[in-house]
Amino acid sequence: MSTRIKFYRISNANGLSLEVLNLGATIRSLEVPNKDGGMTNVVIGLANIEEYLSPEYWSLGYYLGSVVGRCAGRISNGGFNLDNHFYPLASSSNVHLHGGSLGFDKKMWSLKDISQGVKSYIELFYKSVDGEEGYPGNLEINLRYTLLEDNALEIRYTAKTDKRTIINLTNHSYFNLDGQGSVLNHELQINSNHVLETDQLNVPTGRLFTAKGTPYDRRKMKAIQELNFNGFDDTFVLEEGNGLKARLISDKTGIEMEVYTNQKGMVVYTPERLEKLEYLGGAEFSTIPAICFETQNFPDAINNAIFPSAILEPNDRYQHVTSFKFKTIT
Ligand code: G6D
Repeated sequence: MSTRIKFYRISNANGLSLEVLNLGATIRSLEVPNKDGGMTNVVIGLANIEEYLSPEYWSLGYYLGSVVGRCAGRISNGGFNLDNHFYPLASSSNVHLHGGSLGFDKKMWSLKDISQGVKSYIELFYKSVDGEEGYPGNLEINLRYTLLEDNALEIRYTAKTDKRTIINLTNHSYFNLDGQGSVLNHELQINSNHVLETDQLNVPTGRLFTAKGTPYDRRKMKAIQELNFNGFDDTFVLEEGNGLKARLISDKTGIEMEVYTNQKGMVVYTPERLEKLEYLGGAEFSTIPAICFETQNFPDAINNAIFPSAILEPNDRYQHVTSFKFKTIT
């Protein structure tokens, strides 16, 4: 397995192009046609790929564009019980975050296949061995990034284990459809009626609350910036089925992004700010620089019996498909 950081590029016939690193199966750039006939990189990436390996960057806890796992989100109680065994996990204040100290975002994934054609794709593989970051079971993950001809980026994860374990994968891309500045003027719609209630450590309490009439009520398209907008770092409960889950539009670039997923939850995260790092293309960002759509199962599901299960059985397959579909509004 490579210890050197590498990048892979694919594009489709309509101009969508994607760059992925072996480290963390990270999306470094996603170029989308804009209304002026040019291209806009709609995700935040670093100018120097070696920076993704630096302790300084890791200490920021950004996960820019990376796959997060074995379990994305927070796990309470410093670990979890499974088959009458307690599995302690790396935690701060008894809360485990995003797969631990050396989660999937910090692992070198192997390139399995890359194809540039009608359906361009990059296929990566990672084996998380039994006991890695405290999780049981040898877990093998296949991940395929595909650029579809209708200008969608499809992310398809499949995983299998040789022992009962828990799994909850997501991609942590920071979207900004202007490629710079802030997303406060972006229009946002989220098709969700309920949000997970969390405690002061942002750990789910097991209860939901109704979004209607609150700042979380985003069923109608409106600007992210509104009077009582105080940022998001919350799990929206998604309707079953293949319908639209979220929509984001920038009037400035004319780029519209639709989000589809087979997952039951989506953590929507809007960082207050990002450190002034060297970002791709010399991009500079300001307050509320991006919005993340971390599609996934409910965080801390293993500690909440009423949540959809995060347990993967040896004879099962973990199947997670999320698509980001782009249109240009001229
Ligand atoms: C913070 O609480 C947030 C997480 O949701 C996010 O993924 C991380 O920053 C990057 O911990």
